[in-house]
Amino acid sequence: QASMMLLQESLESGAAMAQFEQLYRKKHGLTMNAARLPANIPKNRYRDVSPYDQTRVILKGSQNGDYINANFVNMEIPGSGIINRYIAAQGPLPNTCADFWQMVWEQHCTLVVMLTTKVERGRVKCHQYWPDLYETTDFGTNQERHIKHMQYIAWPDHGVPDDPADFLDFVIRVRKNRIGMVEPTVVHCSAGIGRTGVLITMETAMCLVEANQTVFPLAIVRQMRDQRAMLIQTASQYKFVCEAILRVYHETIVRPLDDYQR
Ligand code: PTR
Ligand code: PTR
Repeated sequence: QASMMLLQESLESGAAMAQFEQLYRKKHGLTMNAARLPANIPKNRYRDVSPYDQTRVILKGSQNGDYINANFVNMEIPGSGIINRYIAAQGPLPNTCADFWQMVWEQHCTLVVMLTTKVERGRVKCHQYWPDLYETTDFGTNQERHIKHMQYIAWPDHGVPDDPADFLDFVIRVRKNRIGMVEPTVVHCSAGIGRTGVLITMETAMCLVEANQTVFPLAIVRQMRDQRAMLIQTASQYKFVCEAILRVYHETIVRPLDDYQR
């Protein structure tokens, strides 16, 4: 309760955004060497967005090397025994689609959450890595797995979702799809930092609220950035997610209590 009032105040005064701006974008001491190897440079969508070596997803069975621009991001929910596991990734490029599926296969992922459209304002943001409907592909093995794909389409990069209620609804659906899942959920946008960071923060905060734990949004961002650099890209994205957290807190804790007392 006290932490939520503090959050409300620091949003109103602008202090929350100032604190966010001051937070490190990359953790000191972690390296990004694999991303810079000549063979791997064409596998990065943006030259300024690289995965840490320490937490990067390493491909085991790819003929194309072990590198993909993706990190494991594990978010622990104290007091609940829950660890939400994610793979935060860039949107596949034409030359990394096979690697992307190799990663999904090797990590036993069954849910892929996409937070970008293929093209935004005339610029390509993500290659279509899934087959067209009715297209059948023969991989030469008899193994088959079912993977759920969810896409949020009303949220351009560097921006915030058009509608906070729709966004919360989407995050709740992601959570429902993840119930009981131990394998990591793949979350990607275009660079795999801005929108991906907002989604992971939101789901983490929802779990904390439900577990009756204190929510410190900046601590969530720090925990994420220790695993993939630059998660949550702009102060307005941070503000958006903080406001959404307040809303969730109000709806799950404050309002039911009011109703009960009435
Ligand atoms: N947003 C583009 C990208 O990250 O790819 C723009 C960009 C291009 C940014 C090149 C930095 C770049 O690096 P350099 O200035 O060293 O060519
Ligand atoms: N250099 C690129 C740019 O600033 O445009 C990198 C970049 C691109 C960063 C998209 C974040 C982006 O948003 P998201 O991570 O939400 O796809």
